[in-house]
Amino acid sequence: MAQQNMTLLRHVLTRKPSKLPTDDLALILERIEVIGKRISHELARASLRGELGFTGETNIQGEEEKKLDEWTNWVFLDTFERGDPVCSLISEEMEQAEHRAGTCRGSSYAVLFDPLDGSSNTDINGSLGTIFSIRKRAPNHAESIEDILRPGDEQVAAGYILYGPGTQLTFTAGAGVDIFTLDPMLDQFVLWRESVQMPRRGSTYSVNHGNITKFHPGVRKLIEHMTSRKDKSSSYSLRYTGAFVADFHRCLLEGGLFMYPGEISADGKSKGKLRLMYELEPMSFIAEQAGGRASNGKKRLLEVKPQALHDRQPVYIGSAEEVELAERSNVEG
Ligand code: P6P
Repeated sequence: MAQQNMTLLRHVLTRKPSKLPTDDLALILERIEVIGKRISHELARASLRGELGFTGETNIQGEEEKKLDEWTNWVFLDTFERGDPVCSLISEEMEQAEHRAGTCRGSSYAVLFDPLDGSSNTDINGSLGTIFSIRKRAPNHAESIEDILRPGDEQVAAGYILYGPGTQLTFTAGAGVDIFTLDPMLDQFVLWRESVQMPRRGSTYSVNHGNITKFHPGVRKLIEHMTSRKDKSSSYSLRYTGAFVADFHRCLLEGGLFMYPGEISADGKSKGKLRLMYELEPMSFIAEQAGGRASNGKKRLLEVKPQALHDRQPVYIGSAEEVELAERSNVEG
């Protein structure tokens, strides 16, 4: 049951210790909270303000950019203007890291983010999300990003905001997973669920079936098994929203599996779509903190070392039993 008087900041300041100093975590989450409120309020009226549709540009991912992709990225840059102890911002929408020496002090942090996840849903009033990962920067890092190109196990905090019928913020700082709901009456994120545990197995799976001819045979074998309806353990239902945050949130609360398998191209190479550092690593941190698992089909995603900021990986994330079943099915060959 929600604890109306337990706001996000009060919870952070009074909760169990985490992977970073409480004051640093509170200062960073205070900014994330402002970002979540600004985006939530804008999404609710974007259609009336002509904010839907495309900018006419192509973003660095080679995708047609939506107006809200550009605007939500600006919200991060604007809100973190005086964002110390955060000195570096890394976004799905920006080729390079944005480094702000002015906010860089002894202990500083990088925020890596997908400002608007699921943006194919912007014009049809579908679920959308914001995903963020927080990493500690090495002293005297200057403009380099080498200290950031490290496995996801080195994140100090991560979370996401789901803009659905309600707006919910889910985060971990290494001491469990907590979920907060934005109370429109208070305009505050208030604690809804604390120390969330993901069910060990679920009854749904999420995948874009339209790509099935591009998947490794192991993925097709896995889907055939999960839908063979021989018994309860092979009678899953398909749920796919087009927004990773929404499909993952279902797994967190009810169990199940989200997968975006590698797609085999003409040259025989298999490539994932979702981005490792600001989509998969934060969600993997949350999944594991809640007792779930996250794999690229062969190994823990949190052990994969990124080669570049915008690296992609296949993903199998959710309940432990389903992720283990996927790995046993040789889903990535
Ligand atoms: P497709 C959104 O662009 C996203 O990154 C995830 O939120 C979502 O799960 C996936 O891509 C959807 O991709 O190819 O099924 O449209």
